Amino acid sequence: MMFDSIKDQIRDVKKIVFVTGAGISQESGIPTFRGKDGLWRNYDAMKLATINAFYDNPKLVWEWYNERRKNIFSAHPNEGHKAIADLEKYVDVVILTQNIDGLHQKAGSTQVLELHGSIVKIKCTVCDFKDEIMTDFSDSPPLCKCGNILRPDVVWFGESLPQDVWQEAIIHANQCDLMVIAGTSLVVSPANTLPIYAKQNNALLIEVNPEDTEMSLEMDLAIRNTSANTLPKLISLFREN
Ligand code: BV8
Ligand code: ZN
Repeated sequence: MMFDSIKDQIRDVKKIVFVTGAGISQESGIPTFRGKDGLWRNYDAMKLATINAFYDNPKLVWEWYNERRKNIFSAHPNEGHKAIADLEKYVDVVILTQNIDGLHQKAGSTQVLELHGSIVKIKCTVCDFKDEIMTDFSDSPPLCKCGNILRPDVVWFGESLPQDVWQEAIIHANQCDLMVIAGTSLVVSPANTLPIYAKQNNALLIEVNPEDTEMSLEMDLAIRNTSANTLPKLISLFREN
Protein backbone atom coordinates (compact mmCIF):
# COMPACT_ATOMS: atom_id res chain seq x y z
CA MET A 1 0.00 0.00 0.00
CA MET A 2 1.57 3.34 -1.05
CA PHE A 3 1.53 4.76 2.50
CA ASP A 4 2.83 1.72 4.46
CA SER A 5 6.20 3.41 5.14
CA ILE A 6 4.56 6.28 7.03
CA LYS A 7 1.35 4.61 8.31
CA ASP A 8 2.52 4.75 11.98
CA GLN A 9 3.66 8.37 11.81
CA ILE A 10 0.31 9.37 10.31
CA ARG A 11 -1.60 7.91 13.28
CA ASP A 12 -0.75 10.83 15.64
CA VAL A 13 -1.22 13.65 13.13
CA LYS A 14 -3.51 16.42 14.48
CA LYS A 15 -3.05 19.17 11.87
CA ILE A 16 -2.55 18.75 8.10
CA VAL A 17 -1.65 21.56 5.71
CA PHE A 18 -2.11 21.00 1.97
CA VAL A 19 -0.05 23.12 -0.45
CA THR A 20 -1.73 22.78 -3.85
CA GLY A 21 -1.13 23.98 -7.40
CA ALA A 22 -2.51 23.67 -10.91
CA GLY A 23 -1.94 19.90 -11.00
CA ILE A 24 -4.73 19.20 -8.49
CA SER A 25 -7.24 20.80 -10.92
CA GLN A 26 -5.77 19.17 -14.04
CA GLU A 27 -8.16 16.20 -13.70
CA SER A 28 -11.04 18.72 -13.58
CA GLY A 29 -10.07 19.88 -17.08
CA ILE A 30 -8.19 23.04 -16.08
CA PRO A 31 -4.83 23.46 -17.85
CA THR A 32 -1.65 23.71 -15.74
CA PHE A 33 1.11 26.28 -16.45
CA ARG A 34 3.62 23.67 -17.60
CA GLY A 35 4.40 22.44 -21.11
CA LYS A 36 1.76 22.83 -23.82
CA ASP A 37 -0.82 23.60 -21.17
CA GLY A 38 1.15 26.75 -20.30
CA LEU A 39 0.40 28.38 -23.64
CA TRP A 40 -2.75 30.43 -24.48
CA ARG A 41 -3.00 31.52 -28.16
CA ASN A 42 0.80 30.94 -28.11
CA TYR A 43 1.26 33.47 -25.31
CA ASP A 44 3.32 32.19 -22.36
CA ALA A 45 0.95 32.15 -19.37
CA MET A 46 3.78 33.29 -17.10
CA LYS A 47 4.28 36.38 -19.34
CA LEU A 48 0.54 37.15 -19.60
CA ALA A 49 0.11 37.07 -15.81
CA THR A 50 2.05 40.34 -15.36
CA ILE A 51 1.10 44.00 -14.85
CA ASN A 52 3.18 44.93 -17.94
CA ALA A 53 1.21 42.57 -20.19
CA PHE A 54 -2.00 44.06 -18.75
CA TYR A 55 -1.04 47.66 -19.49
CA ASP A 56 0.41 46.71 -22.90
CA ASN A 57 -2.86 45.04 -23.93
CA PRO A 58 -5.63 45.03 -21.25
CA LYS A 59 -8.19 43.69 -23.78
CA LEU A 60 -6.06 40.59 -24.48
CA VAL A 61 -5.41 39.88 -20.79
CA TRP A 62 -9.13 40.30 -19.98
CA GLU A 63 -10.05 37.89 -22.79
CA TRP A 64 -7.59 35.38 -21.32
CA TYR A 65 -9.22 35.63 -17.85
CA ASN A 66 -12.73 35.59 -19.34
CA GLU A 67 -11.88 32.34 -21.15
CA ARG A 68 -10.32 30.81 -18.02
CA ARG A 69 -13.33 31.93 -15.95
CA LYS A 70 -15.75 30.30 -18.40
CA ASN A 71 -13.71 27.06 -18.23
CA ILE A 72 -13.53 27.20 -14.43
CA PHE A 73 -17.27 27.91 -13.99
CA SER A 74 -18.04 24.72 -15.97
CA ALA A 75 -15.46 22.62 -14.06
CA HIS A 76 -16.23 20.29 -11.12
CA PRO A 77 -14.04 19.31 -8.14
CA ASN A 78 -12.39 15.91 -8.72
CA GLU A 79 -11.71 13.03 -6.28
CA GLY A 80 -8.58 14.85 -5.09
CA HIS A 81 -10.47 18.01 -4.04
CA LYS A 82 -13.30 15.91 -2.54
CA ALA A 83 -10.93 13.71 -0.49
CA ILE A 84 -9.31 16.78 1.11
CA ALA A 85 -12.73 18.22 1.96
CA ASP A 86 -13.77 14.87 3.45
CA LEU A 87 -10.66 14.76 5.65
CA GLU A 88 -11.99 17.67 7.74
CA LYS A 89 -14.14 15.09 9.57
CA TYR A 90 -11.03 13.46 11.08
CA VAL A 91 -8.32 16.12 11.56
CA ASP A 92 -7.69 19.91 11.36
CA VAL A 93 -7.14 20.67 7.65
CA VAL A 94 -5.88 23.94 6.11
CA ILE A 95 -5.32 24.42 2.36
CA LEU A 96 -2.74 26.90 1.05
CA THR A 97 -3.49 27.03 -2.68
CA GLN A 98 -1.83 28.77 -5.59
CA ASN A 99 -4.99 28.12 -7.63
CA ILE A 100 -7.46 30.90 -8.42
CA ASP A 101 -10.23 28.44 -9.47
CA GLY A 102 -12.11 28.07 -6.15
CA LEU A 103 -12.50 24.28 -6.63
CA HIS A 104 -11.36 23.46 -3.07
CA GLN A 105 -14.19 25.59 -1.69
CA LYS A 106 -16.60 24.09 -4.28
CA ALA A 107 -15.65 20.63 -2.93
CA GLY A 108 -16.64 21.75 0.58
CA SER A 109 -13.27 22.66 2.12
CA THR A 110 -13.76 25.35 4.78
CA GLN A 111 -10.20 26.54 5.51
CA VAL A 112 -8.73 27.65 2.17
CA LEU A 113 -6.13 30.44 1.80
CA GLU A 114 -5.90 31.69 -1.82
CA LEU A 115 -2.25 32.83 -2.01
CA HIS A 116 -2.57 34.21 -5.57
CA GLY A 117 -6.11 35.57 -5.47
CA SER A 118 -9.33 34.40 -7.12
CA ILE A 119 -10.72 34.46 -10.67
CA VAL A 120 -14.13 35.59 -9.36
CA LYS A 121 -12.67 38.72 -7.73
CA ILE A 122 -11.98 42.06 -9.48
CA LYS A 123 -10.53 45.37 -8.32
CA CYS A 124 -9.94 48.85 -9.71
CA THR A 125 -6.45 49.71 -10.95
CA VAL A 126 -6.69 53.07 -9.14
CA CYS A 127 -9.37 53.42 -6.41
CA ASP A 128 -10.06 50.84 -3.68
CA PHE A 129 -13.13 49.40 -5.43
CA LYS A 130 -13.27 45.57 -5.12
CA ASP A 131 -16.06 43.15 -6.10
CA GLU A 132 -16.92 39.57 -7.01
CA ILE A 133 -18.15 38.69 -10.49
CA MET A 134 -20.33 35.73 -11.35
CA THR A 135 -20.95 36.56 -15.03
CA ASP A 136 -18.81 37.57 -18.01
CA PHE A 137 -18.28 41.20 -18.84
CA SER A 138 -19.88 42.58 -22.00
CA ASP A 139 -17.37 45.36 -22.52
CA SER A 140 -13.71 44.34 -22.23
CA PRO A 141 -11.72 45.82 -20.44
CA PRO A 142 -14.51 46.82 -18.04
CA LEU A 143 -14.39 50.26 -16.38
CA CYS A 144 -14.80 51.18 -12.74
CA LYS A 145 -17.31 53.86 -11.70
CA CYS A 146 -14.24 56.11 -11.19
CA GLY A 147 -13.53 55.74 -14.91
CA ASN A 148 -10.35 53.67 -14.58
CA ILE A 149 -10.08 50.09 -15.85
CA LEU A 150 -10.83 47.11 -13.64
CA ARG A 151 -8.45 44.15 -13.35
CA PRO A 152 -8.75 40.57 -12.04
CA ASP A 153 -7.98 40.55 -8.28
CA VAL A 154 -5.17 38.00 -8.68
CA VAL A 155 -1.45 38.29 -7.85
CA TRP A 156 0.62 38.78 -10.98
CA PHE A 157 4.35 37.97 -11.30
CA GLY A 158 6.39 40.81 -9.80
CA GLU A 159 3.53 41.68 -7.43
CA SER A 160 3.61 40.84 -3.72
CA LEU A 161 1.11 38.40 -2.22
CA PRO A 162 -1.60 39.86 0.07
CA GLN A 163 0.45 40.16 3.29
CA ASP A 164 -2.38 39.15 5.66
CA VAL A 165 -2.93 35.93 3.69
CA TRP A 166 0.82 35.23 3.43
CA GLN A 167 1.49 35.80 7.13
CA GLU A 168 -1.41 33.48 8.03
CA ALA A 169 -0.09 30.85 5.59
CA ILE A 170 3.33 30.89 7.29
CA ILE A 171 1.70 30.40 10.70
CA HIS A 172 -0.21 27.31 9.49
CA ALA A 173 2.90 25.89 7.80
CA ASN A 174 4.83 26.37 11.06
CA GLN A 175 2.16 24.56 13.09
CA CYS A 176 1.34 21.50 10.96
CA ASP A 177 2.32 17.88 11.76
CA LEU A 178 1.94 16.81 8.15
CA MET A 179 2.26 18.85 4.94
CA VAL A 180 0.94 17.32 1.70
CA ILE A 181 2.30 19.06 -1.41
CA ALA A 182 -0.05 18.11 -4.23
CA GLY A 183 -0.05 19.13 -7.89
CA THR A 184 2.58 21.85 -7.76
CA SER A 185 6.00 22.11 -9.42
CA LEU A 186 7.16 24.38 -6.52
CA VAL A 187 8.79 26.69 -9.09
CA VAL A 188 7.02 29.86 -8.01
CA SER A 189 8.09 31.82 -4.89
CA PRO A 190 7.28 32.59 -2.16
CA ALA A 191 4.69 29.74 -2.18
CA ASN A 192 7.55 27.24 -2.78
CA THR A 193 9.09 28.15 0.61
CA LEU A 194 6.11 26.79 2.60
CA PRO A 195 7.53 23.23 2.85
CA ILE A 196 10.65 24.71 4.46
CA TYR A 197 8.56 26.25 7.27
CA ALA A 198 6.88 22.88 7.85
CA LYS A 199 10.22 21.07 7.84
CA GLN A 200 11.49 23.49 10.49
CA ASN A 201 8.55 22.30 12.62
CA ASN A 202 9.60 18.65 12.00
CA ALA A 203 6.43 18.04 10.05
CA LEU A 204 6.16 15.02 7.77
CA LEU A 205 6.37 16.06 4.10
CA ILE A 206 4.47 14.08 1.46
CA GLU A 207 4.57 14.99 -2.25
CA VAL A 208 1.81 13.85 -4.61
CA ASN A 209 2.86 14.45 -8.22
CA PRO A 210 3.36 12.25 -11.30
CA GLU A 211 6.69 14.06 -11.81
CA ASP A 212 9.67 15.23 -9.73
CA THR A 213 9.51 18.75 -8.33
CA GLU A 214 12.03 21.35 -7.10
CA MET A 215 11.91 19.83 -3.60
CA SER A 216 11.41 16.09 -4.17
CA LEU A 217 14.63 15.29 -2.30
CA GLU A 218 13.32 17.06 0.84
CA MET A 219 10.22 14.86 1.00
CA ASP A 220 9.67 12.03 3.49
CA LEU A 221 7.50 10.34 0.88
CA ALA A 222 6.98 11.16 -2.84
CA ILE A 223 3.98 9.50 -4.52
CA ARG A 224 4.46 9.50 -8.33
CA ASN A 225 0.77 9.42 -9.15
CA THR A 226 -2.10 11.86 -9.71
CA SER A 227 -3.92 13.63 -6.87
CA ALA A 228 -7.34 12.17 -7.79
CA ASN A 229 -5.88 8.62 -7.62
CA THR A 230 -3.78 9.19 -4.52
CA LEU A 231 -5.55 11.48 -2.05
CA PRO A 232 -8.63 9.25 -1.47
CA LYS A 233 -6.21 6.48 -0.35
CA LEU A 234 -4.40 8.86 2.03
CA ILE A 235 -7.71 9.89 3.54
CA SER A 236 -8.74 6.26 4.06
CA LEU A 237 -5.81 5.93 6.48
CA PHE A 238 -7.44 8.49 8.78
CA ARG A 239 -10.87 6.89 8.42
CA GLU A 240 -9.38 3.62 9.80
CA ASN A 241 -7.75 5.44 12.73
C1 BV8 B 1 6.74 38.09 -5.50
C2 BV8 B 1 -2.05 33.98 -10.28
C3 BV8 B 1 7.84 39.91 -4.36
C4 BV8 B 1 -2.37 34.56 -11.62
C5 BV8 B 1 0.31 33.26 -10.19
C6 BV8 B 1 13.77 34.88 -10.47
C7 BV8 B 1 14.12 33.78 -9.72
C8 BV8 B 1 13.27 33.34 -8.66
C9 BV8 B 1 12.03 34.00 -8.36
C10 BV8 B 1 11.74 35.09 -9.12
C11 BV8 B 1 12.58 35.53 -10.16
N1 BV8 B 1 12.04 36.60 -10.70
C12 BV8 B 1 10.87 36.88 -10.05
C13 BV8 B 1 10.68 35.95 -9.08
C14 BV8 B 1 9.58 35.84 -8.17
C15 BV8 B 1 8.38 35.19 -8.92
C16 BV8 B 1 8.67 33.74 -9.27
O1 BV8 B 1 8.62 32.86 -8.42
N2 BV8 B 1 8.92 33.51 -10.59
C17 BV8 B 1 9.21 32.11 -11.03
C18 BV8 B 1 8.58 31.89 -12.40
C19 BV8 B 1 10.71 31.92 -11.10
N3 BV8 B 1 7.30 35.24 -7.94
C20 BV8 B 1 6.55 36.36 -7.93
O2 BV8 B 1 6.63 37.27 -8.75
C21 BV8 B 1 5.56 36.44 -6.79
N4 BV8 B 1 5.63 37.74 -6.16
O3 BV8 B 1 7.71 37.35 -5.38
O4 BV8 B 1 6.66 39.37 -4.98
C22 BV8 B 1 8.74 40.21 -5.51
C23 BV8 B 1 8.33 41.19 -6.40
C24 BV8 B 1 9.23 41.53 -7.44
C25 BV8 B 1 10.44 40.81 -7.70
C26 BV8 B 1 10.79 39.79 -6.80
C27 BV8 B 1 9.95 39.49 -5.70
C28 BV8 B 1 4.10 36.29 -7.32
C29 BV8 B 1 3.90 34.89 -7.82
C30 BV8 B 1 2.40 34.69 -8.13
C31 BV8 B 1 2.11 34.88 -9.61
N5 BV8 B 1 0.71 34.50 -9.90
N6 BV8 B 1 -1.00 32.95 -10.42
C32 BV8 B 1 -2.99 33.55 -12.56
O5 BV8 B 1 -3.12 32.37 -12.19
O6 BV8 B 1 -3.36 33.99 -13.66
S1 BV8 B 1 1.52 32.02 -10.25
C33 BV8 B 1 0.75 30.68 -11.09
O7 BV8 B 1 1.81 29.93 -11.62
C34 BV8 B 1 0.00 29.72 -10.19
O8 BV8 B 1 -0.74 30.39 -9.19
C35 BV8 B 1 1.14 28.88 -9.61
O9 BV8 B 1 1.70 29.52 -8.50
C36 BV8 B 1 2.16 28.90 -10.72
C37 BV8 B 1 2.14 27.61 -11.48
O10 BV8 B 1 2.75 26.67 -10.63
P1 BV8 B 1 1.95 25.29 -10.31
O11 BV8 B 1 0.62 25.61 -9.75
O12 BV8 B 1 2.90 24.47 -9.54
O13 BV8 B 1 1.65 24.67 -11.75
P2 BV8 B 1 2.72 24.09 -12.80
O14 BV8 B 1 2.01 24.05 -14.09
O15 BV8 B 1 4.02 24.81 -12.67
O16 BV8 B 1 2.96 22.58 -12.27
C38 BV8 B 1 1.88 21.69 -12.21
C39 BV8 B 1 2.43 20.51 -11.43
O17 BV8 B 1 1.35 19.59 -11.25
C40 BV8 B 1 3.55 19.78 -12.17
O18 BV8 B 1 4.58 19.46 -11.24
C41 BV8 B 1 2.86 18.51 -12.70
O19 BV8 B 1 3.74 17.40 -12.73
C42 BV8 B 1 1.79 18.29 -11.65
N7 BV8 B 1 0.58 17.60 -12.12
C43 BV8 B 1 0.04 17.62 -13.36
N8 BV8 B 1 -1.12 16.86 -13.36
C44 BV8 B 1 -1.27 16.39 -12.08
C45 BV8 B 1 -0.20 16.87 -11.29
N9 BV8 B 1 -0.08 16.58 -9.97
C46 BV8 B 1 -1.04 15.77 -9.41
N10 BV8 B 1 -2.13 15.30 -10.11
C47 BV8 B 1 -2.26 15.58 -11.44
N11 BV8 B 1 -3.31 15.10 -12.12
ZN1 ZN C 1 -12.00 52.86 -9.44
